[in-house]
Amino acid sequence: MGPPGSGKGTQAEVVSAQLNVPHVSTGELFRGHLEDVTPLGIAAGMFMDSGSYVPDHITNAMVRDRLAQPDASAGFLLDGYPRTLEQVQELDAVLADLGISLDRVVELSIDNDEVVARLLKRAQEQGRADDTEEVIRHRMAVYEEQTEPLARVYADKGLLVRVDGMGSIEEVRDRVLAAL
Ligand code: B4P
Repeated sequence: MGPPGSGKGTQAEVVSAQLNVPHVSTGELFRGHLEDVTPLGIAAGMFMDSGSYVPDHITNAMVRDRLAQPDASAGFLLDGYPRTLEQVQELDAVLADLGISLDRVVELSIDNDEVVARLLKRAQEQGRADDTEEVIRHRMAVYEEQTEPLARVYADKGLLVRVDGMGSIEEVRDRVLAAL
């Protein structure tokens, strides 16, 4: 978990390679569907471009499907999911059906100015439609309202580890690996 620009995708890629488990990013899955112009991609794209969350029923079905694939049977790293309380409940149900449970929930913390600076830099480099300053501010507000409360839920379950997301990619990577 972590606000937009906190380094979720960046760290998940490195850490999943190190642990030899698939990196399951809902943002990446949506962008793949968008690129392939599938009905799911078309539905998700409207929400993503404005910085809002894709509706839970669309997201949940996609994750359920992904976690049932054979490469996820020995473990996986979820990136950017769950992001709402309804997604937490759905994930619990999926895990119960598969007879597995989460080992850890890592929350990356970072200050707002650093988020905006990182994402504006990515906008220049990659031209992502949701990396304009206005949309970034909206994504941060959506995160605070809908996703930050989830940290409490996972802290109560004894699964949450908070990691400082400031600093270089390597510094944050070492902290995440130590936390895991
Ligand atoms: P995501 O793809 O998850 O995008 P994100 O929150 O911006 O984080 P991302 O992982 O890409 O970036 P990172 O912080 O690693 O979601 C995009 C959209 O998809 C959402 O807004 C939503 O619409 C939809 N969506 C996804 N999941 C959903 C769900 N569960 N429910 C509903 N909707 C969902 O990195 C950002 C930048 O910082 C990069 O350029 C990176 O190079 C840089 N960076 C990272 N670490 C750094 C460091 N230590 N120092 C300097 N730069 C760093």
